[in-house]
Amino acid sequence: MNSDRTRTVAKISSSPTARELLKQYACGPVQLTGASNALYERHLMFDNVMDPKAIGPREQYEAAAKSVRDVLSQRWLLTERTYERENAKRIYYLSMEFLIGRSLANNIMNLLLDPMVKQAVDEKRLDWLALLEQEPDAGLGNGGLGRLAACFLDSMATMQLPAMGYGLRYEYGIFRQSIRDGWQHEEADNWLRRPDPWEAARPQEQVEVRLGCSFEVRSGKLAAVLGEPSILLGIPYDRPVVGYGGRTINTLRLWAAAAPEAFDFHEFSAGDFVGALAERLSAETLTRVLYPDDSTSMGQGLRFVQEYFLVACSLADLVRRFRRNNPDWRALPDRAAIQFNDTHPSLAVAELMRILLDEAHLGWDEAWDLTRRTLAYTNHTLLPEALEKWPLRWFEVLLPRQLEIILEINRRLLDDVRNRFPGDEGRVERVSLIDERGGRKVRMANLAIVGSHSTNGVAAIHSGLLRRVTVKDLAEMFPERFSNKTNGVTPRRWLLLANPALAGIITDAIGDRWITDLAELEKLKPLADDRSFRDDIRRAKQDAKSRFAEWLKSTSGVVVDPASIFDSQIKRIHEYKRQLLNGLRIVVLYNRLRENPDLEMAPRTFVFAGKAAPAYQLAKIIIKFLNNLADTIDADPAVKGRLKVVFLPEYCVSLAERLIPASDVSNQISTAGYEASGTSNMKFMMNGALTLGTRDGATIEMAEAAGEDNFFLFGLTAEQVAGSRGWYSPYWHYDNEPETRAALDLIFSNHFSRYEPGIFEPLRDVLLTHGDHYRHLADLTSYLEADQRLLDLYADPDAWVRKVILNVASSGRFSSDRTIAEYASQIWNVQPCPVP
Ligand code: 26V
Repeated sequence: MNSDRTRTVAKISSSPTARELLKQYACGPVQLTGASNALYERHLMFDNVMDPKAIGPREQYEAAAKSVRDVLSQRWLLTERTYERENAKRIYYLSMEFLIGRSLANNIMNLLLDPMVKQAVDEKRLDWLALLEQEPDAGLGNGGLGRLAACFLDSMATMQLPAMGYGLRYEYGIFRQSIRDGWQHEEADNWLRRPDPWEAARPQEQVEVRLGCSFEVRSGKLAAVLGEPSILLGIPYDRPVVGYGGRTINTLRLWAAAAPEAFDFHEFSAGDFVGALAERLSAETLTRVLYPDDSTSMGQGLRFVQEYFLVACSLADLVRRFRRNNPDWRALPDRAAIQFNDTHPSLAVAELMRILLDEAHLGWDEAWDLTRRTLAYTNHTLLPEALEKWPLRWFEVLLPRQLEIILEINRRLLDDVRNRFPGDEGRVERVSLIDERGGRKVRMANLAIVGSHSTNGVAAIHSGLLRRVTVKDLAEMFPERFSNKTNGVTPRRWLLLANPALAGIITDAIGDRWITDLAELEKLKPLADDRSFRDDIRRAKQDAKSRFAEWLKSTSGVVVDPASIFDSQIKRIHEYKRQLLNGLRIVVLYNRLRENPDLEMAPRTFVFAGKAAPAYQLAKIIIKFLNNLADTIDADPAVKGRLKVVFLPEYCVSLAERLIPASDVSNQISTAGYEASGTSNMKFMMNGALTLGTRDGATIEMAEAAGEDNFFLFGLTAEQVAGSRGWYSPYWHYDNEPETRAALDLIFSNHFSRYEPGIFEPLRDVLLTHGDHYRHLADLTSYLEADQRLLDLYADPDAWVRKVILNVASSGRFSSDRTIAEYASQIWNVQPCPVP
């Protein structure tokens, strides 16, 4: 064994290939020829000092990931050096969430290393799929907002824009969901349990964060110690963001909290060794866990400190970088564009003012001008319960200087309002940064709008409502600040990586320019008339469905029929997203089949996936209902083989990548006016699913792009929903629509809860007694009609696939490259900075 080992080691270290490989990569565009697995062998052998016989897929994954990192590392450094040398204006994307998913396959794809990796995998006879499965999803986000941030990073790197993401390095990402007896259970997502090959710690670039109080752990809870200012350390951990083609490699910098190195010697010498260490523990608590609630700002103190920590670390870091090359503070807006992903980082308004006033010693007017010209804000939700308001008291205790600044901003703002609108005290109250009702609170959206030069919504309808309803008074004061930037998704991850079969067919038909210019997909339109192209598209979908069915069976034992229609709704569970409406549709279809067993109806598989916020009781009951629906239908011989419902646990980026390519139908059925944009809607469209949807968010623009004939729109419009607030009664539908009534009666007869009678009574409250706020019953009938139109189309396979092609061909506008191009030219005023 000894001599064997010696020989292998000698072979690897004398091999020139690894060095050559790195050299080649450092000098230019990615043109790797001649496969080499020297890097891989070296990592496998040396990193874990393991007996080759004991090496399993996890070690193989780590070795593969580190090899890819070796290959990209020089280019990563060169990217940063180029930006520094060019003193390029940079985009700083501040976000509490980045829902990255897995990186290995994505990075290999973007580095164009696929052929080389394939060769290595063949040579070594690796089980590549098993190896990829070893990488945990980086789930540092709740849903759409976090995934959008990840798509934007991909686009910015691909478009060679000098951008950096700033976020928090949560030790625990979004909780892992399991389903037991139909109920959701949460488990901690310890995603960093094993070393993460994608992160590089940069302790030498740590920053200090000053707080107005200290913290201690009292009976397991974090408590503020008033009047004792303290210092936290922010330690950056960098992750590479590989642009497609591998030319630009940007950085996502995530901050971890730590206690300063120096012990409290006073306590230490007094013998409180344990106390001093406990203090360190409390510092690290700060970035331990992501808040799993994406729609209620529950006023958690720890969350407030997390937000300030992100802001303080990121601004200190970017100001330090700015100062290296710019002696004049007045150049800041020409060198930095800071984008807020929602209000979560909007304390940056006060923090940047503090830096410019107290550290740069500028006067108020100049500091204010620079702050506003540097900052920009994106709003992602109109739900009142999600709009952040932080108690003034917390500012007093933790951030007294920032509070002073906010109050001064407010004083000047309200003076301006009183000048422009004399006597309009109602307006003064609404515009104020301080909500005076109840305990005084700071309105973070108002702060973000007033303290920046740009406020945008994420789809046309959403931006309109934001302007006309939610912050009407501010929009009247500063109309030039408001705009719309409809969301998009990266076609690299969501088409090229997730759906290689469809991507291949597209490339064969129109070439590969679509990968970086998705508008090219338009060229597919004439091919809707091409029989052999239609056959190819049909086959790709069928293959994706079969692959999904096999995966599902092998991982969970659940059997679905790939010949049935795959009809999916995957997203966070929320009343406004109306998974319950989808459930009602299925109950109606089930009733139709029970009543009329000879009814002709194509077999269907309804797939749900999504997490409920752990404290959102009703969302958890909805999950239970969907699971019981699935079990009851499975157990009913009357519908066997015709209807199937599946609730997939643990929805995450990787699950979306499997399911979306396999879906025929995409459900986007939020109550109109409530879904800001949606982004899974776009992923489904690109992957050849047809949409059953309401006129909400970006779905409206998707239907416009594809033509309403190629879409299945239904339900009340946002205006109709708003207009019905005074008079709507769900009982009308119950009394006058037999199918609606029969569906509800069946649910409340405990048909789906035979052994747990009464558990779905809360659904009666939501749908009937409490007035059906989200208008489920108002939209059920038109949902069923749209569903029928869809089934009629499915009966004509040729007509169906034509519409599929027209949808794919019209999805080009929904690339995040288009969105980023709009931000870059209309908000950030930044240009690409190519790396030589
Ligand atoms: C709020 C809160 C409240 C405090 C606790 C943690 C937390 C985390 C997130 C949020 C706001 C979530 C807003 C959001 O996710 N909006 C979604 O943004 C997507 C991207 O723009 C958009 O497509 C979705 O329609 C929108 O719901």
